[in-house]
Amino acid sequence: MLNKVTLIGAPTDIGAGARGASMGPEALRVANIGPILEGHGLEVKDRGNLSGPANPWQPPTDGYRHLPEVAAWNRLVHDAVYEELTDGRMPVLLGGDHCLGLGSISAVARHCRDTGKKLRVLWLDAHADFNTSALTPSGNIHGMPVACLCGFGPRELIEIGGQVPAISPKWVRQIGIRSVDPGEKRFVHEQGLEVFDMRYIDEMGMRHAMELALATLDANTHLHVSFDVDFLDPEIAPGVGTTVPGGPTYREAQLCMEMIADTGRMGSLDVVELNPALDVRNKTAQVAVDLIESLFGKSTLMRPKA
Ligand code: 6HN
Ligand code: MN
Ligand code: MN
Ligand code: MN
Repeated sequence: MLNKVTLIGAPTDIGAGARGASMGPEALRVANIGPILEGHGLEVKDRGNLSGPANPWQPPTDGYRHLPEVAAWNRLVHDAVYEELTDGRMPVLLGGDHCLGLGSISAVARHCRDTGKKLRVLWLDAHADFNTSALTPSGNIHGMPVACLCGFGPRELIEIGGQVPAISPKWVRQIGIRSVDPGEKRFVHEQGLEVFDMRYIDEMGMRHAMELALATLDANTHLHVSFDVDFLDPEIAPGVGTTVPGGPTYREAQLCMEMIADTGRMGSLDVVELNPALDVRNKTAQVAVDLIESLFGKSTLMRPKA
């Protein structure tokens, strides 16, 4: 794993259905994300916040809400993430809502094409984020990034990383899913996304789900982790706009992060959908940072090398 990390703030709620995720980057900094990662021997650079268009807070047109502004934010994210990867650093995107996964992952996909790496995307979320303008119940683009990355979406979103599609559905593993819209459900099935939903985790356990989700990693793999904070059960993480009950517990989430850390393959990370306006004394930000610490190798005891 790279030991040079760059924090990139993207303070916007442009793709969301609730206002407030724009305050996410600052809440993560207040929860000490930078110093805590430094405490794990990482060299951390905080490049501050990107500055994009304001949220005009308009209803959807043609199935999309704020499409031009979403595209503008994602171009900024793409350029920043691509630049950090080219510099040999690990970008950590501090969102912001999950529409930004589009800019981030299209940059990662481009970097993998440049360097001949195999890409795997781990999507930790309560939602599949696989809607299109025809399927979406809301028009909110944070429900569409995975579909756009796979080439299903408007030109200005699918072309951001310079190649359409940016990724194949075969490269994606989704964990913790428990809310998928009716049309979206059919489309997930049709495209063959590998989904470890909450029923799977209930029946088989987080350990087994993660073993399968990480099974195709090899020494040449770049693993991108897209961590939507609503992945977590709302009991431990109330500070998100779209809570869904019945998510992973604190221990299940820790195990998930620790198993990712054990692979040593994580090359980039998004932390999105944290909404401080809905949080209680910044506790969701603290839980998120605590889990991110595990993602970067915090463990209770010395672990034997695999
Ligand atoms: N997120 N499936 C719902 C929609 O409006 O498309 C919710 C999406 C939530 C997206 O949390 O990143
Ligand atoms: Mn690289
Ligand atoms: Mn999401
Ligand atoms: Mn979600």
